[in-house]
Amino acid sequence: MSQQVALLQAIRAVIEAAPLFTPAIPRSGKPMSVRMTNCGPLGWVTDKERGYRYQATHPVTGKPWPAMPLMLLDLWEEVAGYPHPPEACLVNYYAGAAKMGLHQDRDEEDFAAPVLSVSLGDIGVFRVGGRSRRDPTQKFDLRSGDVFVLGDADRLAYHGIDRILPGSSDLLPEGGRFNLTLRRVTQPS
Ligand code: MD6
Ligand code: FE
Repeated sequence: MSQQVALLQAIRAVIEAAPLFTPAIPRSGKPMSVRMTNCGPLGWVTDKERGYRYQATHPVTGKPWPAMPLMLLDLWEEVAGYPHPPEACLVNYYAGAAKMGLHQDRDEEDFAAPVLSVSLGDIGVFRVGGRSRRDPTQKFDLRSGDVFVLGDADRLAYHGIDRILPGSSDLLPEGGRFNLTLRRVTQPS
């Protein structure tokens, strides 16, 4: 629990430097229900005109993303089983009714690196299937403090968040859920 509080503090500092923004779906421009920001040398962003991509600066402030908290670099080293550091930590915030449709994470160059996720706050009902959108899916709860890895054969598995369960954690006074995903973006040379 104290580690969750410490990580939450670090994420609050990230958000102060790089405010949460509302991402938009490519082409349609429809807003996503989560709000997001990033830390680390690169960040994942999306908008109507330019679509899904990684870039070194915040789309609203134009400033470089804040540094990745040491706790997250340590966690990656402990869990990822990949010999290079992560380059992006995407921070998603789910307020009451936010969700995330079934998707693959495939904007990275190196699928040999896993994507590592950490959840803070209310429970997220996570759904995960196979590499085809039509594969059967299973769902389970991601609780505050859970660390979840999509790697190896599951690296390109479809996954999403059906909903969050409001009031299921006391960690965030404002309620809702943060999900952090750590990614290696570029191919190490
Ligand atoms: C979420 N997670 O938990 C959404 N992506 O809010 C993801 O999209 C995700 O949990 C890649 C790897 C692990 C994940
Ligand atoms: Fe994902």
